Amino acid sequence: MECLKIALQKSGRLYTDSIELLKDCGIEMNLGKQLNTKSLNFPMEILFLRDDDIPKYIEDGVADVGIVGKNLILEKKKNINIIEYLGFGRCRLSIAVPENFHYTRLDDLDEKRIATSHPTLLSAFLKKSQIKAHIHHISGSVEIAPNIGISDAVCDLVSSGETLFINNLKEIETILESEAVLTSYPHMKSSKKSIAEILYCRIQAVKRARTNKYLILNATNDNLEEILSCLSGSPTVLPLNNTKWIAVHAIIEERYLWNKIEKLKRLGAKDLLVLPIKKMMI
Ligand code: PRT
Ligand code: ZN
Repeated sequence: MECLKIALQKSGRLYTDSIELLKDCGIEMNLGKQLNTKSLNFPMEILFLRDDDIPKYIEDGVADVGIVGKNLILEKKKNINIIEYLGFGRCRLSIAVPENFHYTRLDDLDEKRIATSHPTLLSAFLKKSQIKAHIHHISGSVEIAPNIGISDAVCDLVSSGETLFINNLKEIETILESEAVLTSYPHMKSSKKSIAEILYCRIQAVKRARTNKYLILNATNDNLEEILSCLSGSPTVLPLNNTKWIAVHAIIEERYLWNKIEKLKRLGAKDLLVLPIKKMMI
C-alpha cells in the first residue's frame, strides 16, 4: 500500500509541536530512538531529520511532506510548496547590535561585519537596502560573535528576545517573520497526493479547533438582533421552555473572545459558557 513520507525535526524546537499536531490529527505512532517509524493507523512513514536537511529532502522527493520553519525554506532557496502555516515555532529573523552601538538608520551598518546563520536572507535584505556590509556565516551561537570580537552586529532568530538581552544586544531591524509550515514535494504522484489531501484536511480541522471556541449564552429576545450581529457564522438560536429567553450557540475566534464577551454581556447575555473544540470540520 502507498505510504506518505513526512519529514519532522528529530529533536529541537519544532519536535514536540509537530508530534502533537500529528497526534491531534489522529495519527498514532510509536516513538523511540529510531530515525523512522510507520504510523500504526495511517498510511504514513515518519522520518526524523535535522531541520536544515528537511527542505532538500522535500525538494528531492525523498520525503513527500515535511514540517520546518519558513525561514529555512527561504534561506535554502528551495522550490517547494508551502501548504499550511502551523501556528507554532514563531520567531523573527532580526539584525541586532551591541547596546553601545549608536544606531539611527540602516546606513549605520555600512562596511560593518554581521554574523549570521542565515546568509542568504541577510544578503538579499542588504542588497535590497543598498547596504554594503560583510557577512560572516556561522552556524550557531551567533549572539556571542560581537562579544568575542568577530562581528559588529548579528542577524539571528529571535523569539522572546532573552538571548539578545543576555548578550547585551539590541534588536534594530526585523527582516523576516517566520513560523513552522507544512511543506510538500511539488511533483507528488497522485496516489500519494490523495493521502496528502486527507492529511491537509485533518490539519486544517485541528488548526480551526485550536483557534476557535464554542460559545453558549442565554439572552432575552429584546437584544437578539444585536447579539447575533456580534457573532460571526450562523449561530444556532434555541427557544427556552415557556419563557422569552433563548439560548444561542456559536463559534467564536479566540482572538476576539474577550472583547466579544464583554460586548455580549452589555447586551444582556447571561450564563455564558466557553468550551474548547476538539475538531472542526467545515
Ligand atoms: O538540530 P537541528 O539542526 O534540527 O535544530 P537547530 O538547533 O538548528 O534548530 P532549533 O531547534 O533551534 O530551531 C528550529 C526552528 O525553530 C528554527 O528554524 C525556527 O524556524 C524555529 N524557531 C523559533 C527558533 C526560535 N524560535 C529561536 N528562538 N529557532 C531558533 N531560535 C534560537 C535563536 O537562534 C537564538 O539562539 O533561540 C535563540 C533566541 O531565542 P530567544 O527566545 O532568547 O529570543
Ligand atoms: Zn538546524
